[in-house]
Amino acid sequence: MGLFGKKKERDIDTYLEGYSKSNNSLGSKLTSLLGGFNGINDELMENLLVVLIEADVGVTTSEKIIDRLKDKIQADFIKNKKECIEALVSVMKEIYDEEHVPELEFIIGQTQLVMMVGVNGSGKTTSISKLAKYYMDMGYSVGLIAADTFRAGAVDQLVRWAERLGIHCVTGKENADPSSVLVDGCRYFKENKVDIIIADTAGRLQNKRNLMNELTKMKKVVGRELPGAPHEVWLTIDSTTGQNGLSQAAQFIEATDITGVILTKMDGTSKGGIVLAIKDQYNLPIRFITYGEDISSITEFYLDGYLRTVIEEAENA
Ligand SMILES: Nc1nc2c(ncn2[C@@H]2O[C@H](COP(=O)(O)OP(=O)(O)OP(=O)(O)O)[C@@H](O)[C@H]2O)c(=O)[nH]1
Ligand SMILES: [Mg+2]
Repeated sequence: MGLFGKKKERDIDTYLEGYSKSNNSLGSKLTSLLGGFNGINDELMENLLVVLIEADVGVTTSEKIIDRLKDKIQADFIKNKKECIEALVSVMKEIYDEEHVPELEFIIGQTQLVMMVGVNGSGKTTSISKLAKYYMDMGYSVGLIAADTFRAGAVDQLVRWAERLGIHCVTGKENADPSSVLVDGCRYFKENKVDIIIADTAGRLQNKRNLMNELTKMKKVVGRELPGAPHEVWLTIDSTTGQNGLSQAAQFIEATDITGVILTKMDGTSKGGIVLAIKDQYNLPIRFITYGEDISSITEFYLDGYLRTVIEEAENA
């Protein structure tokens, strides 16, 4: 095994399979809008704006997209539907700006910590088990820390997943200080030379000051145990809660340095446009999307794959 885990082939079919399980209505709405295409005019631009807003792209980001699209149409003398779709895709790419998103890479032989945060029920624990399997399949050793000591049952839920996956889960007593459980976990997995530790945290929405203090403390203690920890702090956002979920998640974004987003429950929404809103409004990359309760319902996010599913139908409309 090399320094990095076996990088999953960025096989477009795998991505498309994942995305097609997310109920993509941005694609189908664009399809029906462009199906009746009769020239580029203000009406088309207005309808396009509505489609974007309905798909959860968010008002600010949608307006930005349409403004840039209009400029592009004028500058490039765009007249037909195909060119218009291409221009829309290129504007969406500009907005997401994937080139400046750092590549996600864990190193084999180093102990790295991922902290999972997010509001109640947004899919932290489920996503952790999916991620554990995902990285184990890539050749990494994985360990879990149940630092959600607040909710009865939270620890058990994670322990059960760990048992199923045949990996270790470090736990603390109910109502134990989450930071002390994190410290125990970091020590244990460092000693046991585990590559990736994923820590579950409590999702309760406290006031921002408490949340900030708790997250700050967690980051401080893990930084003392492992150099550079936490290496990633991922925020789960329930895509079915749309812009509302995004504003709740914003509390976490303000409280700590989030490095990426796991967009969950994409199978239950037709509003995948939230991807663009999150990146544009908070400059956070989407790292994974999840689309089901099954442990393998997770795909690394890949902008081209996402845009391809959005656009493919529309092009053939
Ligand atoms: N359909 C679907 N359901 C999901 C997905 N991810 C999580 N869920 C479900 O959403 C519910 C909440 O998921 P959890 O992983 O327990 O969420 P959590 O953030 O850990 O919640 P708390 O521990 O209460 O803060 C569970 O019933 C999961 O099965 C998904 O991608 N698709
Ligand atoms: Mg949980």
